[in-house]
Amino acid sequence: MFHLKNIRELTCLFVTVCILTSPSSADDQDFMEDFLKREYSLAKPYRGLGFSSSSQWDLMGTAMVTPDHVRLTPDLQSRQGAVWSRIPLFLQDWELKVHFKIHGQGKKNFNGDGMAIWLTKDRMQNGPVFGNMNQFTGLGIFVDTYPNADKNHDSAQPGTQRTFPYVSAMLGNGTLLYDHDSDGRPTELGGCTAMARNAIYDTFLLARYSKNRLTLMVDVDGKQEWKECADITGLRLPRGYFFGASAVTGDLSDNHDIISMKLYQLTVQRSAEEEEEEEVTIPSVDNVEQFRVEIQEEEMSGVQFFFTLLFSILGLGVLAVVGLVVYGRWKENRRKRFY
Ligand SMILES: [Ca+2]
Repeated sequence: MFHLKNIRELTCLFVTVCILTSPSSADDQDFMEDFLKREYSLAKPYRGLGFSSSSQWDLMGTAMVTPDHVRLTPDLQSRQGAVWSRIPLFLQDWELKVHFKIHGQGKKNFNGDGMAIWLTKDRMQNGPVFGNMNQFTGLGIFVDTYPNADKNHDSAQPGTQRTFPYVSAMLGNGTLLYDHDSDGRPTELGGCTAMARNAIYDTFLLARYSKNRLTLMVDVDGKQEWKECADITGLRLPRGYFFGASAVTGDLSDNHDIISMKLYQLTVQRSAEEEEEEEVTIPSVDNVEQFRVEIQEEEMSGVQFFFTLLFSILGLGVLAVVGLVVYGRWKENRRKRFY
């Protein structure tokens, strides 16, 4: 602990010196520096990936490694593949840059289903959410390439049609369900259209998490600049979760390739107040109705606690009365013996 505190003090000093000596611009005031963390990153050459004990990643399902990419699914029906980090993430502030490629023979809207980037409590699970379990705990970022909701004219509201591929973020608390038929709209925290399929340019996705704020950005049109996709504040993610990427094909298919996933540690200034902020154990988003369930549960347990206390007091009262009666009888018997 003492050692840790020293490191923290030194970091603070270093940051302070940096602020004093560097000309700061308004944009990067918060982010002093970023460091590539190789242990959390997946990049070429993918030496030993998936089979070597020294590799930090595991492969699952149809996922396979080629010299150029990790192919999660081929352009064939009913495939499911994933790649999962073996090391839990304990960094507080980070940025994940994903270089990916989705391509296939199918014409637009005759391809699917998409891929997802994960930071979750569980890893290496099979399931219906882009090749991962449903009711997951943690963060899911989806690149959904097939419009399920718009396909069913009943479920699509007029005027709410979207252009796909659609990138979106969802936070799972272990009970929330991702609904495939509505493309996850009820649980979506933010998102955007990103024409990332069969793109002639390299396509990238960026997720930045710092001070309970998740920023999602995309770069899919070859301009080498990030376009904001979603900005979610008050998002609380516990530490110790695993990065992963997964993809799934059904009746329709695509090649879903990961070229790299690079994780950068962000050095961020924090006020003393922010330093002392309590760590969460279950993911949550402030002011989002779906995450109030828990608070209601807490209220319920408050009511339960009240009744438990009430019945305990009543129980003790009954015991006391019984005790008094027994004592009275005993005293009476003793008096009878003396006379
Ligand atoms: Ca979909």
